[in-house]
Amino acid sequence: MVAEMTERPDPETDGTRIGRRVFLGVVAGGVSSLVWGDAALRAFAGAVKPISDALPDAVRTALPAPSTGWRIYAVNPPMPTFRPASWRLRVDGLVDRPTSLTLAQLKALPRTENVSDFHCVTGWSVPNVHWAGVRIKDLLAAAAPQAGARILTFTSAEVPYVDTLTMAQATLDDALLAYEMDGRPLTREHGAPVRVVMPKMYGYKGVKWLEQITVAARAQPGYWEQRGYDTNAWVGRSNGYG
Ligand SMILES: Nc1nc2c(c(=O)[nH]1)N[C@H]1C(S)=C(S)[C@@H](COP(=O)(O)O)O[C@H]1N2
Ligand SMILES: [Mo]
Repeated sequence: MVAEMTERPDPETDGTRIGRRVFLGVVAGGVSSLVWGDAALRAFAGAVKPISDALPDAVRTALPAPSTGWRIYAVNPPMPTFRPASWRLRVDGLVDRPTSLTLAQLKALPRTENVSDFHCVTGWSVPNVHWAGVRIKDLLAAAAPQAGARILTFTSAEVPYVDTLTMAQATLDDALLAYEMDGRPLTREHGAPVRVVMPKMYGYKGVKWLEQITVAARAQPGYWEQRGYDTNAWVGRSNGYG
């Protein structure tokens, strides 16, 4: 048995953007249960129009945008909030030079871009996503992995979300730490300030709200691996699909 990935609303975002009472008022007409589903999103797009046309701008912009195709996942809401002054990306474990980088320091590493289709193992996809960020291998080279280094564990600020890559996977040219999506800084719901992007693997390998990379000899199973999903999540070649 495999636990099911479901989308969850973010109570904190909902509350702070438009005020919880307003939000609850807006969705009271039965819309709220539709917001996070798929067929539901299409129904939502049609059903909500007459309502949203009558809403003030602040409320309208806080409604989900069904056209993007993304579903926002967080296993343990509320989503982490990025605080530039205190945020660091730590690289530790079997490395000669453990590091702790500010976002500015991370951005000072060579920039790389990548356009790829995004696939969640549950069956939804987003075509042509433009990512910009740093190659994991460039960051790793700066930290100088030791001889026994085999596995990288990526830890999210959203406890307990973690996932792993082998050294060979993480050093592929398209394995990124992305700080921009579609030409803009990564938004909070997509994992600000930095998320892992593995274009040839299912989305669950892409840890959002990344804050630590630990190099080790052996793998601890990731969040979804503990729930039955494959460690090697190559699109089309791993379980949970179809
Ligand atoms: N921290 C964290 N990262 C995560 C997840 C999550 O719940 N928490 N979900 C994963 C899954 S299963 C997918 S498909 C993608 C979804 O990305 P999105 O929320 O930006 O659409 O994020 C991945 N990274
Ligand atoms: Mo997913």
